[in-house]
Amino acid sequence: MTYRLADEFLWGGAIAAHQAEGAWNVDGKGVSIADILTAGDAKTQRRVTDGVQEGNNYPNHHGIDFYHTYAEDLELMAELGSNAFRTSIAWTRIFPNGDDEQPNEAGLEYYDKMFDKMHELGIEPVITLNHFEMPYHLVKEYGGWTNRKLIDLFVHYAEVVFNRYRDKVTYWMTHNEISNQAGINLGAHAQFFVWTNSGFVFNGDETLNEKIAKMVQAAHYELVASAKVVALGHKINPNFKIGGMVNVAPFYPASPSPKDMLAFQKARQSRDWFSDVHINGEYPVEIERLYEKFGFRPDITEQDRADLKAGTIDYLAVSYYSSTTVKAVDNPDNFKNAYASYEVTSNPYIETNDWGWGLDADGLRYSLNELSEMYPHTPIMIVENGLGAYDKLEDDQSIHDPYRIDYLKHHIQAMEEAIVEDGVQVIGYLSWGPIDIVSAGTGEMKKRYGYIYVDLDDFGEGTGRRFKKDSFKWYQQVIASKGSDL
Ligand code: P53
Repeated sequence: MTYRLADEFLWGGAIAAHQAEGAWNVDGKGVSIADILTAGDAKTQRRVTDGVQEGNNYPNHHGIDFYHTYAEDLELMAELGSNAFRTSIAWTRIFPNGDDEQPNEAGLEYYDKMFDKMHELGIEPVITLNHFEMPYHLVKEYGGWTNRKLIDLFVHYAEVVFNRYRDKVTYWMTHNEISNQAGINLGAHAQFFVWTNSGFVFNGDETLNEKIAKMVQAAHYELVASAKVVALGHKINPNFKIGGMVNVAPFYPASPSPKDMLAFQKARQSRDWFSDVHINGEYPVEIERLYEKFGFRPDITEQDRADLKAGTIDYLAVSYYSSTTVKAVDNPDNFKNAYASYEVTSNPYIETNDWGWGLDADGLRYSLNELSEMYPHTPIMIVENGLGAYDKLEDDQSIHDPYRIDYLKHHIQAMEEAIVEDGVQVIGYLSWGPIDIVSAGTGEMKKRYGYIYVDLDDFGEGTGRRFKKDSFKWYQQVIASKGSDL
């Protein structure tokens, strides 16, 4: 069955400043938390270093040099037929330290030019305020988002960019994938997620409950900051559409055993409260109970609750890559603590890519339906989806990536089924990394998502030239046919 989507549907791609721009210390930019993440790979975690230290490879320092190449790269996006493009503003280009009194004019001018270029090409900017790239100074001096003062600093940053780009940007979102840190019980990844979301490092001797408490309090400040920014944005320009952004990886129970069902439900509860707060302006009942029971979130005021209510989002932005299958832990202790109730396990029905990410297109339809059941009045924008894969640049400069076409085809089909068959309100599809960029999770260049190949290796060596992959032509045809020719 083929489907043709509405004319106003947003089609395009999405990147983040820190993974693409490079120019990490150019034109007044400050050091961000992404600038001190070393390179890793499928098996090696990226490390956080205390400032930029000699002898390390910091892949975000070079990115793909989008800082200088954005005009030509955006022209390629226009050639794809895109009518929308998502990127982030690097907070450190505007406030190099995060607590500066005055913004950095050179940084503001840079995004003026970038947004002008998008409009010249008929591309709608979709802009993230905080995509894993807060100023490192805020970590050193304030302890990152564990400090309530971050709320005002973030609101001030948002106020400056909202006023500046009032007539250039309509679609905004606050924090990228704010819900990632809910994976606090998931071993090695937990540190990466709290670093990128909240900007703090564990001491190494905390108990799980101590870690949860720290994460949950920081996340509360992020949610209050987000809500205040939404309310402020609507004052600055009532036409602004301001979203929150979460990663969606549907939980599946490993079996129909009642214990696995309870574990699956607890897993959902441990994560879904981020979007609940964004959309409903309040914490769900079972999460209030959990945090109260353990004292996980000591600092929540009546004013915070009023702010959360007054700043609910206009649309929910989501990333989708794969699903997560869970089972009950051996001794779930009456499922007292949602975070400690489940374990992730493999799913025999799902294949994985070279980085172990499950390939599950049906999971996208499932997720969209689930979101629509939970939040029937909130439109959804898919702002990330794609396949990270090794690509080969052939001697004749072609790149054959049928695996990527296959992944995207099935996911777009699943989205269209959710829209047309199930009535889910989806307003756009922006695939991740339409041009190859540095991977967030591993820092690799060779984990590629693009329709456009960038000739750079993991050390930033190479010509930097751009080449169209086979998937370029394919996505062009998808957009031109409004999703009917997959
Ligand atoms: P990379 C983990 C799980 C789901 C999404 O990821 C994630 C992560 C963090 O790695 O991040 C999002 O580059 C994120 C992007 C990121 C993209 O997914 O590790 O918003 O910045 O690049 C893909 O393959």
